[in-house]
Amino acid sequence: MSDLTQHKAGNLDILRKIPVRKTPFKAQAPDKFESTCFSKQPKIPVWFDCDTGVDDAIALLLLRHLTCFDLIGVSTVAGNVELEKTTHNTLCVLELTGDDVPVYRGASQPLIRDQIMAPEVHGKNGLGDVELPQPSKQLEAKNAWDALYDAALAHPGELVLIAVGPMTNIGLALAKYKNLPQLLKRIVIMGGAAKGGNTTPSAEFNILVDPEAADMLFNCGVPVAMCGLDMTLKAYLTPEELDELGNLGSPQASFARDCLQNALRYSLSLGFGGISLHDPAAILYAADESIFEQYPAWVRVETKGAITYGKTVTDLYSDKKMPERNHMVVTDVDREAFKARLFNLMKRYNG
Ligand SMILES: [Ca+2]
Repeated sequence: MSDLTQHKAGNLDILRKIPVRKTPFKAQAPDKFESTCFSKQPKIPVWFDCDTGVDDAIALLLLRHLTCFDLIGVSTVAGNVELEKTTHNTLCVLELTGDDVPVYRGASQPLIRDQIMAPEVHGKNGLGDVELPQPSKQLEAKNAWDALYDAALAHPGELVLIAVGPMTNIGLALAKYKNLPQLLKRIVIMGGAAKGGNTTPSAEFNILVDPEAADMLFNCGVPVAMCGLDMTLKAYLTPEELDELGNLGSPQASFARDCLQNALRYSLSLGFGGISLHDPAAILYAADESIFEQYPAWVRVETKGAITYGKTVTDLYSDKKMPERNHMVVTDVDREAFKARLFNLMKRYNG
């Protein structure tokens, strides 16, 4: 007899073993994209924290058309490139989307460790060395962690925090405002991996940039959905599909194709079949989970390991299950459905 017990929301069954899939993950038909992402009432108040970054830029392009969200604020952090650049890029991309949302500058350094960046993926300027026009949009005076807390106070128990960069701003907010966890509804991150890593064999970039901040997030009591490499590496476009996206006809679509070219070359050089859209995958997950596979789990971050520093440690594949399993590890996505959603949202720039 198998000891596999399927987790069901609302009961205490604990998943003992994750089933092995032989064929690509397929979402259950029919696709509810139109009803979940465009007509949700009331809208979900959302805070977006990013280190723009080419895939952050695509995430911002998608956010503009996900009307299920009420985007309260956007905060920036050092990560893919320096804070000055991630902040400038965020303003530039929001000018391109036409989204009039306040932008707040965040942390320029990780909490404890030395800074690391990824210009080999994102280009020197962070946007694949594509130059956007100077934005007329201005930065807000308040800093990111204070602004995030104020937004949480204004939407107690409702605010969804989506973080697709290193989690330094959130670590600072948690340290300064002890009641912040009680005010947040949930956190969705792009970061981590139940298996493997991309910056070291055991760590994913966003977590490795600031492991101490990331561990504060997983340990603060708010349920976290971890959109890590397990899923995001499956949310990719082939070079042909990226060209197709760029040919949709809008300046936004052309920008999406152009800014991803450097990251695409890098990804192909590593032997991948295309370019993974890590941050856009987290955004689409936050909007509607129906095309994703996920399991409840316990997750913490290794902050002491000599060769495992920044590893997201989870009991997902372990025989030993921890008593508190209030996070979600997103393990897979229906790539065809993901692509359809991406194209659907990007076509909305055609007017
Ligand atoms: Ca990012």
